[in-house]
Amino acid sequence: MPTNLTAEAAAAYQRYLEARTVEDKIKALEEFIALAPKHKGTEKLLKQVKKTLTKLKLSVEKRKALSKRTTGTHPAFIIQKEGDAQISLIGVPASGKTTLFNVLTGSKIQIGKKSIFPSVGIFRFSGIYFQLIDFPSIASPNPSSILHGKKIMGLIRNSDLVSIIIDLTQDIQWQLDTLIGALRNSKIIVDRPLPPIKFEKRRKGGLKILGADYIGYSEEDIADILRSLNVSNGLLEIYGPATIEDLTLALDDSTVFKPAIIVFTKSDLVESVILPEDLCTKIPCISFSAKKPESIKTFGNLLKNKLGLIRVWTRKRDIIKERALVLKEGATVRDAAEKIHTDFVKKFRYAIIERKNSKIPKMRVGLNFKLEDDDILSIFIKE
Ligand SMILES: Nc1nc2c(ncn2[C@@H]2O[C@H](COP(=O)(O)OP(=O)(O)OP(=O)(O)O)[C@@H](O)[C@H]2O)c(=O)[nH]1
Ligand SMILES: [Mg+2]
Repeated sequence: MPTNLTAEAAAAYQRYLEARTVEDKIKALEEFIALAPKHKGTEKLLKQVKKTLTKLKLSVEKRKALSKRTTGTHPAFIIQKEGDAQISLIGVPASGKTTLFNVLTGSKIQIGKKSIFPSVGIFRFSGIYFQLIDFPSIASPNPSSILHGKKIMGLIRNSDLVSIIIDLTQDIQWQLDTLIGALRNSKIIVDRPLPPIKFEKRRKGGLKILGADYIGYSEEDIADILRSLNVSNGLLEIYGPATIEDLTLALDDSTVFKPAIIVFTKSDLVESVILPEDLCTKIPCISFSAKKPESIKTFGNLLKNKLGLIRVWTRKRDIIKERALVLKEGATVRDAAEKIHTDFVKKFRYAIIERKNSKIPKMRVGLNFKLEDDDILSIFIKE
């Protein structure tokens, strides 16, 4: 950010950086353009800001066009992604979804009353903004027999993680079969990892198969299986132990593998909680109670770990921002800089990392430096 801006213009720009909806971003940038002094020193910046503004306006137009195409869809089913990750809450009737949603987001949706439409809210957890969707209940593994079933499954498919809510006071196996079954019948897989299989479709050239040993079949057998699935050209790469089921799932473009967690709720109503060990090694589980405040932390930490998120705190002089920059594990200073502002990479000079409990608590680093959770980052750019 150039220093030759008025305080009002700088504040408008800051509002843009912190805005969470496209509409707020547009408003802040329009204010910035109106407030910024127009001279040679700001010419380049204004040009770039106008470009960003046009892009944002185009994205709104696109969204409007999309919602026109989905006319007839109840507005509650048109959900714009916001925050750092979007989480679907699903469960059978009266399992405690809305109660959990209220506790985590501070919403006041009526509980004990059947939810008919999804509700959306933000769960703020130590610097991370999780967008939660509280869905109507799923009482059958057959999505077409669920009210709004297709729309619900479409939204779950688009979210970043599914949180399966299991009521400890109802039949646990029935709930698991119903929910995991409904997801599977909608081609959303939550109970097995993403297969170590890559397939590159080709128009001609026959089939090339690498890593057949991992499945324990010969290349010819696998080619036969592929041909029986109407696949006769392409490059198949198997890079880890896998089964034939993994192969058929991986070859189906409409199947998605979705990260999931299982939340066993109403733990205050049962004497002891024994979580199913087998299942919980496949999908991480926690026990939860709306009456126990410590449940909130357990839930937040599980989301953060399952999604592999790290929080990086940005420092500007003495001020550390309250909302973290949320990145995937393995992210570098470059990823952080890109997320703050596209210009930051181009104008990058160096960064300072402050890392508690490290041998070197303060380091001067470059763009390729790997960040860790809880790092404090200051980026210095060329003016
Ligand atoms: N004791 C206790 N009761 C809970 C807990 N969570 C939910 N309940 C109760 O369970 C009942 C159902 O809760 P809701 O949150 O409305 O359940 P839901 O899953 O949203 O229900 P539908 O929208 O109909 O599918 C209510 O009476 C809640 O008070 C909990 O952790 N402990
Ligand atoms: Mg509800």
